[in-house]
Amino acid sequence: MRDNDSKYLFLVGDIIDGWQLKKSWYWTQSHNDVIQKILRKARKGTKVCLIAGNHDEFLRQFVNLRFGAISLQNKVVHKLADGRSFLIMHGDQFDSVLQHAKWLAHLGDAAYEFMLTVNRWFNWIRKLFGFDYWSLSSYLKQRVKNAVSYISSYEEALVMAAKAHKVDGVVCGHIHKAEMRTIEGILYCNDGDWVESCTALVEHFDGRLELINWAEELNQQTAATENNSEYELVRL
Ligand SMILES: [Mn+2]
Repeated sequence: MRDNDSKYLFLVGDIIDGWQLKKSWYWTQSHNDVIQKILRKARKGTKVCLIAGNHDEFLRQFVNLRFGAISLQNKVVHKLADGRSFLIMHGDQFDSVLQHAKWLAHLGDAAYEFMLTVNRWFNWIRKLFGFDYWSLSSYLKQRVKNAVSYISSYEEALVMAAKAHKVDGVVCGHIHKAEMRTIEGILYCNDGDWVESCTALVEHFDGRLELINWAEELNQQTAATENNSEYELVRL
């Protein structure tokens, strides 16, 4: 946000982790800095649209309200510079786990850690009785297979939503997997996340969309600077 300016800024949900804050409050100066950056952009004329996600669902009671230059929405249709229109939403509305077993989703964060502990004890007892090790990795592989089919059904649901809105594409987040590909004539864009992978989706001046990987971007910039300084040395 420090390095780029834009006419629009869509924050596609889960910006504030209300689930985590409810458990234990954690708010540092860097959190304030991010909010201040966003407010500053709004003040300077960027149209900021904050879209509510499942982790910041407390925002949903204020949907359709405006806070100065910031509008709060559940979903919004944005027209690109080239005339195509895109549905923008967080996407948790199509998460079958969240819709049918919210408690399971809340449990999800702690579940993996818990499973590791259980597995350790389980195998200790198995060993006592002379059984061999029960493989956690084969269990996980099975889970990954399920995860793959889960992701594709999530993508399909968002493509269906885009079709229902009669738009050319959809922009979402939620599953932390950056992606841009055409599914059944609809451009499915997932902007990924900014906690593990640091990815974002940008619209160029001609309306072209691009996924950017900021970690890679920074590496290239550093490499370029290093090359330049090498060049300086040679020239000297
Ligand atoms: Mn989410």
